[in-house]
Order: sequence, then structure tokens, then C-alpha cells
Amino acid sequence: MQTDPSQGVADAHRAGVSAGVAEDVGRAADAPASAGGRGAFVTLEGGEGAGKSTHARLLAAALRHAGYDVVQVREPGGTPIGEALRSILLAPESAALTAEAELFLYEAARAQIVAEVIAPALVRGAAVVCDRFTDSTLAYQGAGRGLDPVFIAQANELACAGVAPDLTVVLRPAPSGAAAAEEGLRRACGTGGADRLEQAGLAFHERVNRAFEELAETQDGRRVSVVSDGPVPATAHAVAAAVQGLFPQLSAGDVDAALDGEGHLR
Ligand code: ATM
Repeated sequence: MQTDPSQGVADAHRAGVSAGVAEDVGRAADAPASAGGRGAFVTLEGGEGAGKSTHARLLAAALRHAGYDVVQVREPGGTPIGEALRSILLAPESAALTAEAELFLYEAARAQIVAEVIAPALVRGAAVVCDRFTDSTLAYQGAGRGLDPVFIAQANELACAGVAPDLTVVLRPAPSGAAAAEEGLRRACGTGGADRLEQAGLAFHERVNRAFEELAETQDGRRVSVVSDGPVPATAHAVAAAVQGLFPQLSAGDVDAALDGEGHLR
């Protein structure tokens, strides 16, 4: 199943995951979250050190301040089974994990969080903000590990059972390329020991970053690219502007309310 990592992950994604949105949780991508009483599903994606986790938390806080019912989750994880799988996936002791086994563990964690958390939240009308989702599998297991992106798109589709993000914010470091991969890894590892994925090497993370760039450039109406190279508040406002069409009640004041005086999550 290993393929040329340069094979287009974006093409595979268009062929696969974009297929279906289950009737009970689906909504038009450009319809505001309040329309029809259905929720909205936003994912944040990007390579190491792009600031996804910070901006997922800030966006969730701003949306809560704006009055939305918000469920904030991360992948892999977000359920007891998903967190157990996350421990296996990230532990340096899991060095023997094959690329195929790794893919299925990510998809297993995803199937669990979709069924247990994301689909019920969307049915109830909540805003779901997820730190990483299907695009990470295309970038890491597709471009990074060299697994077949068409198969990954199909596995993503199976795990998601018809649930698909309404909008994906791809956070992109500037400059791109090797310098970004190196700087991102330095930042990601700076807060503790490197996990198994962070230990995968610079060339791996360059392929991952390139895949995110390619995905961000697909004109499928779902992904929005936000450059994340300046102060946190500037990026937080850019992320809020990117999702504003889905959340009409969200204002710049809600973003400011989520930030403390030093530009961190209050
Ligand atoms: P965070 O550190 O962003 O929480 O993500 C956990 C790791 O899982 C991250 N790698 N590192 N370093 C990206 C990786 N990952 C995949 O490889 N495939 C996936 O499908 C997902 C959701 C995450």
C-alpha cells in the first residue's frame, strides 16, 4: 500500500472524503450555525508548531463568549478509548508500530470520537471545534509515511460515518519549506520530550508541511488558509474572520475577550 509520497493528497481527498454528509448531521457549508438548528463543525489543521492547539482553544473560548454551545476536542483523543490510543500512538516506546497499524489506530480513535462526541454534538446544534481531523491523516500517513492517499480518503470516510467538517482552517507557518519544518519542530519539542511523531525526522515533517500547503490550496470551498507567523492575537482574529460566515454572532470583541493582556488565552 506504500506509494509515492508526492502523489497528490488533495486529489485523493477530492475523490474520497468529500463524498457524503449524513442526513441527520449535515448542513450546507455556507449556512450559518444557527440555520436549521444544526451545529457547525470546524477543524484546525497544520504541521508541528503552527499553533493549532492554541488557536483551537482561543476560537472555542471566543465562540462561547459569543453565546454558542461549544464542544472542543482534539484528535487523536477526546474519548477514553481515543486517549488510550493517543498514548500508544505518541509514546516513543511504540517505535515498532508499522505505518499501516498507525493509520488504523488513528482511524479507530476517529470512529470513536465521531460516534461518541462529534455527531451527537452536531445533532444537538453545538459548534464543534476539533484540533486536527482527516486532513492530518492525509498529510502525516499519506505524504509523511507514503501510504496510498486514495485508501486513506476511504478509511477517513468509513471512520467519519458521513460526518464532515463544514470548514477547515489550515494554519500555515511562514516561511514555508524546510525552515518552517525545522522551526515548527523546535517549537513543538520545546515544551517537553519529543513524542514518536516528532522524532520522525525533518524530511518527514517537510513532506507533511508541503501536503498541508497543497491541501490549503484546493479550491473545494471547505478549507481556508491562515498564515500563522505573527503575534497570537493577530492570528486569532484572522481565524475568527475565516469562520465568521458560519458563526454570525461571533465578533472581534469575542476574540479580545478570550485573550488576556499578554495575548494568551484568558
Ligand atoms: P498533536 O500533537 O497536534 O496533538 O497531534 C498528535 C500527533 O498525531 C501529531 N504529530 N506529531 N508530532 C500529528 C499526528 N496525527 C497523525 O499522524 N495522523 C492523524 O490522523 C492525526 C489526527 C494526528
